[in-house]
Amino acid sequence: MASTNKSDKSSQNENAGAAPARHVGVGGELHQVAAPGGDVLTTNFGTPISDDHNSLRAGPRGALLLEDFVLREKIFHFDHERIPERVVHARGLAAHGFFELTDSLSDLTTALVLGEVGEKTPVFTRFSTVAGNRGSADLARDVRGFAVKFYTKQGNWDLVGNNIPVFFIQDAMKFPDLAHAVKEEPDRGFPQAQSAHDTFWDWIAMTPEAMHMVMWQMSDRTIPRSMRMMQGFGVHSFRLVNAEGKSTFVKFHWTPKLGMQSVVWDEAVKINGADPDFHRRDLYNAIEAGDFPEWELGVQLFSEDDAAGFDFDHLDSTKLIPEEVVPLRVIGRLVLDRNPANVFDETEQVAFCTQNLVPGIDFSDDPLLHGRNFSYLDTQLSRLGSTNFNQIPINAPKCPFANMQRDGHMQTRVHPQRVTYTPSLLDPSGPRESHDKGFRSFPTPLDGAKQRERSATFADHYSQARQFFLSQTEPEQDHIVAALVFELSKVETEIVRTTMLGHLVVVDEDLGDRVAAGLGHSDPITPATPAVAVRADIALAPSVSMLARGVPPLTGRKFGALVTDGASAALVTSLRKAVAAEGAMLQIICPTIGGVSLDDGSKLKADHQLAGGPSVLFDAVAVVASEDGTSALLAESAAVAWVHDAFAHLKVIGATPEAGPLLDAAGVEADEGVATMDGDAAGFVEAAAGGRVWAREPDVRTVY
Ligand code: HDE
Repeated sequence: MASTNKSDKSSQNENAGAAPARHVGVGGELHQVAAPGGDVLTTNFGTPISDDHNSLRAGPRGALLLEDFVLREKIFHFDHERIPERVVHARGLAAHGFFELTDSLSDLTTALVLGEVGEKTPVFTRFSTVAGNRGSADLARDVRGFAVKFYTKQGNWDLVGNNIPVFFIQDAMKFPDLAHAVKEEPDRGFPQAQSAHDTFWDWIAMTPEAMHMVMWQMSDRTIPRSMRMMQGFGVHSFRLVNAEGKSTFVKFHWTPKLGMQSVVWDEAVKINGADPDFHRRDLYNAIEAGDFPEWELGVQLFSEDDAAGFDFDHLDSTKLIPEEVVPLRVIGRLVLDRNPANVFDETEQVAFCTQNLVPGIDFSDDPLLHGRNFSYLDTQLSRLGSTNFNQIPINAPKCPFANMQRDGHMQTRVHPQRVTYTPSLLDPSGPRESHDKGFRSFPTPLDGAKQRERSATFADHYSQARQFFLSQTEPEQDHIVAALVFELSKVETEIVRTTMLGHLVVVDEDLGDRVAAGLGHSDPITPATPAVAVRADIALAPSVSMLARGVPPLTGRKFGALVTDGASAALVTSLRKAVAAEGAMLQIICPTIGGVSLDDGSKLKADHQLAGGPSVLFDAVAVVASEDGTSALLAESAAVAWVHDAFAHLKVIGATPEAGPLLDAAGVEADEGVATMDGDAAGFVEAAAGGRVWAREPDVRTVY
């Protein structure tokens, strides 16, 4: 009897399953290592398979036979498909691209990647959230990882940064405690991907050095609109070392071309339900559409003498150097132009190691960085299972490499040499060290007693926290207060809340009082006792505010239009044109996915059905509705919520005059962000270019 579900090669389209032609980019084909093979399905050892759908059995209704090596191999491999997720930064998304140097630092460093103007170095960049597991939602309030692997001519350089320029702690010794505190609570296994719970704030309340980072974490930086719209920072000071052996300190900053943009908290919460893959979809789609995201690489360069004049210690990762003190020098651009061909092979298996440096770039003495240099190499062993993880294509350098390291689990290379050591007379032509070309550590003079002690220069935990808070614009300060109120309201243990209030009043009295009001806490607050005096008069640093940098462009943003039957075709056309002129995208939401018939009889296709395309997915929204269409929408709570949410999320709303009753039902009040579209959408898109309507905020929620 013929087997069922049996696929027969001869009956299939020859091209079925073939990958479409892909943009290869600067990185070239090196990572496109598809399985070699012909057109016949085989086992892993090349035995052709005759039937991949029916196990070997004793008669058509009989038991399966252990002899079936095809079945056993297939299930065996499947059983072991998962590897341990990253202990932190488990949820990630990534892309290939290139770094192009535009301004040479060859006078300061021997690193060719920073010396050769016009050189395009292939890169792989992975973004991530920190606390959540691999399957958590993209818009958790969390720091974002921003890790860049440069495949340079002198070896791989991994700049493993975050979207925030400072960190929670000063010493690597505290990192496991931080991670344990923020991850889901071990006795219950929740909450997932959130800092709004007792153990996190318990630990923070006992760790004053975290206060500066907490200010950043509670700001809208941790709910970015897109990975394409956030900054990245190397955080630590590094050294550049030139041919004469002279060292210059450097901090690395990535600045997005699309400007810095975030969502608001209620929007983040709802996006996580509507599209938990919001950020990965956004990056993937932008790259597929040819809208390649781009960042400038800026450096802050300073000498040992400059550092001695700072009123903080630059080796302390809880501190930043304000751009007002050491301005950024833009030296290059990062462009991401190719999605991974396979997420497991590349995004999951990529192993960033802070120890991966190239000659001419060196570590500073930041104790956090030194701890990281151990951790990243070490963790790859439990994650990837072998010391040979460097042989996985995404991790392998693209320049020649050679050494005497051999063997180990999953060795994939064949090394024909007899001599696997140096020095050797037997093989004088083997690879040897090079004094000139090789990596040489900067000879930092070291002196001091062996001890476990923190430098007194690391003791000021509050001044830069205060600087950050006071340098924010009013809506940004309001959001920090709201985030603290939200997070601390989730904390069940009162002493944790009150201890936190004690820290906040030290950062800024008004901040502490406002959060106390939001928590309904009316008792006097006992201020924390700083180890050193807080610098109440610290100079502001407007560069740390996102909004103070001006309104970012509409380029790369998404408009949503809720369109009904009988709506104006001319208006839809005008909307399309105006949105496209801004380099933005328009998506159509209709009561059904079948689309609508417009007033000229034409059909308009829908991108989303109403329930599947809530307004939280868009940056600005329009209601293009006829009178009858509006009546129908009024009976749909999803339509009322669509408009209500857009208004509450401070979005610019455009609407046809006929849509008025829907706006009324949604509680929309006229303001500068509500535009009537009477035959033409230009005014609405112009209003949207002004960004969110911050002035509306006090009308839609309590601002403490
Ligand atoms: Fe990490 N961190 N980290 N971290 N980190 C990891 O390495 C660690 C720190 C950052 O997309 C782990 O491969 C210690 C600062 C990013 O694959 C682990 C300390 C900054 C990523 C680890 C820090 C970061 C990681 C987990 C304190 C910003 C994701 C998996 C000394 C400058 C990289 C892995 C990717 C990942 C340890 C602090 C950024 C366990 C011990 C500061 C972007 O090795």
